[in-house]
Amino acid sequence: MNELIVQGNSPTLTVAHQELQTALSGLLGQTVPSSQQVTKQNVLVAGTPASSALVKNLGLTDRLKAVGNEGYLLQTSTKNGKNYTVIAANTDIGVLYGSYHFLRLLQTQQDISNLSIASAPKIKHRVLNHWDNLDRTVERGYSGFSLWDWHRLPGYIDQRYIDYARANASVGINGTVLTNVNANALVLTEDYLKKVAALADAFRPYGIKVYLTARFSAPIEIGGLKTADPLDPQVQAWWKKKSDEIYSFVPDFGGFLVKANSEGQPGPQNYGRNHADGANMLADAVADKGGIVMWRAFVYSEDEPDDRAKQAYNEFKPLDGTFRDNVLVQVKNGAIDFQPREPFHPLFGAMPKTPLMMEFQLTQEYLGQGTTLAYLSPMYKETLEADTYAKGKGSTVAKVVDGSLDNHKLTGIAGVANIGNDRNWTGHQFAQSNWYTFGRLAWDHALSSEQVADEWIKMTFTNDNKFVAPVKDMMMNSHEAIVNYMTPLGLHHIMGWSHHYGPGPWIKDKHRADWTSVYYHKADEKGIGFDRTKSGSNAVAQYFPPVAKQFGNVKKVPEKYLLWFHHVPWDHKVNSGRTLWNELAYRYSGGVDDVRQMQKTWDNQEGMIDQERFQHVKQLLTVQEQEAKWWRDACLLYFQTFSKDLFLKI
Ligand code: BDP
Repeated sequence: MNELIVQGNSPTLTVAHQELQTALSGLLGQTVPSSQQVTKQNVLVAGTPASSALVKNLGLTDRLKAVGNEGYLLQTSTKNGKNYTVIAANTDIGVLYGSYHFLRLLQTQQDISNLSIASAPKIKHRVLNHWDNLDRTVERGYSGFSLWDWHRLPGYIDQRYIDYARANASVGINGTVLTNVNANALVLTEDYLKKVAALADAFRPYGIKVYLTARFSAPIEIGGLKTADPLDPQVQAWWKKKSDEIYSFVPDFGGFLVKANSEGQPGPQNYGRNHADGANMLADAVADKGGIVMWRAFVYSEDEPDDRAKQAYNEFKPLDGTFRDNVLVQVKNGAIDFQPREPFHPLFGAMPKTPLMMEFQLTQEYLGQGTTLAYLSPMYKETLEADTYAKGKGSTVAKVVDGSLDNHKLTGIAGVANIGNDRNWTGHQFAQSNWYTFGRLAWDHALSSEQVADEWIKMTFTNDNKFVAPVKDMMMNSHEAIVNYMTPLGLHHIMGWSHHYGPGPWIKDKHRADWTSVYYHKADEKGIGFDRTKSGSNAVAQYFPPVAKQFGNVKKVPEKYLLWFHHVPWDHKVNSGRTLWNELAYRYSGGVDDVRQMQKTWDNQEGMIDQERFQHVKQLLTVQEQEAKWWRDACLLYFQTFSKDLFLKI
């Protein structure tokens, strides 16, 4: 490769050009000169048919049709005796995405001599959700403070905003919600909107749209109205005017993300209206500008439910078909709350007339927070590949989310960000892999966790297989290890109260039962687990019959969900032939052993990478091993008070 040609000079193409230049000289160790016309033998060309005569004349028109607005082609070809490597797309952002893909191939040492790749995203809106407050604290953030320096904005554009945008674009993330779902109306005032606009300007060349969380009571708090009733014409007019104002600052504003009537947040139910009334009012306010509303299904009512797991389904399913066309209902992967492992949320597949958006959590609120090495791709994939049976076998959650099951064009996926102002962005070095994997799976959920880990390790550390292979194994097992030492066999929500760090299975007697651990594990002298079958809360009935049958049958339920759906006697025999109690002990101990194995794997890597990152991970693994022991000992000692079995007959 001895010449780089990027014709066209839009902001996005300029970025693509710069990225290619910087990376090529870094990766190849020599500058590849840029030119506007072909003068050398081996040419790298990037552009669209509109921006580049070269691209236009390479005969790619038909193949380009298939990759849509954001997709691209990477193609090797020869013409007039010259060798071309072509990055072609229909749009400038497609060219940028293609450039990053090409660089990924180079950086992971793939063969690029004979390229014929076509790639397009499976999901339209691939969005990070920052739970960032205006005072720069981050709800459930474990990597420092918020990146958004509201005080210095709009005048000062920190280089980190640009690097953040580059990182996102490199994995295809195309949206960011800047503010916490527990929203503050202040961000909708003019002074803040100027700051928001500055961020949007910085992100725009990278194809990233900005969204804001809308506090439902904003018309009262900053608008001087007496009500926020979504059916009140004054309220509707206020939101329309506010939206128009936002668009005057940010012409390509993405829209709103809303948490309403949940955990104390205001919402339409305060006025006797339902979620659709609230969502539709906001949707109408942004519709003429192409905006969308992402309305969350994570709801907690004022009253204590018989089973917290049933609430979202009960409230939202009846509303199917009543939302405007530009509304997505954003559903967490599971029905409780980002547990180390949850069965898929029963809403997936249950609202065919409404586009459902997936919400994953990248920040490790319930997964050891800042000190735990957890590669979460296997967990995300487990949910995406789960079969809802909504339209018979093969109706996976992924097909609900990518719109293919129910024919939705409007599709989305959200990741609750794990990014802060820590030097390495995510606190734990390995937490970067979850940001990375979120983007990669949002683009193509069919990618395997192994492949994504492979890419990430090679680009983050080294291509040396002596490092890549064992570290990949370590990552691939990391999530299961955590499930084992925290919440094996379907246990859930037994963490420390409110902060969710460390074990707390003994938590009880708080102001609401469904915020305590005993509510979820229900351990007693007879056994342990939440009966969600017919004899209990019957939450299984929210799934389609084949799934309900399987989950509802103690003999058929996948063992990983056993105690999620069943209250099981201590001496119940599980698949291994052990009693439930012994299996619990086996899992808790196995989880600790797995962390020790991770430590060994990592220790063997000394000298393979820089000392700084090696030591960082080593120290954190030491902490993780202590935490794993803490979990094991605390949970076994506590549950033993019910099982009464002091001696393990393993
Ligand atoms: C829970 C968090 C809480 C969030 C809430 C949400 O504990 O801080 O506000 O989810 O998703 O996981 O709204």
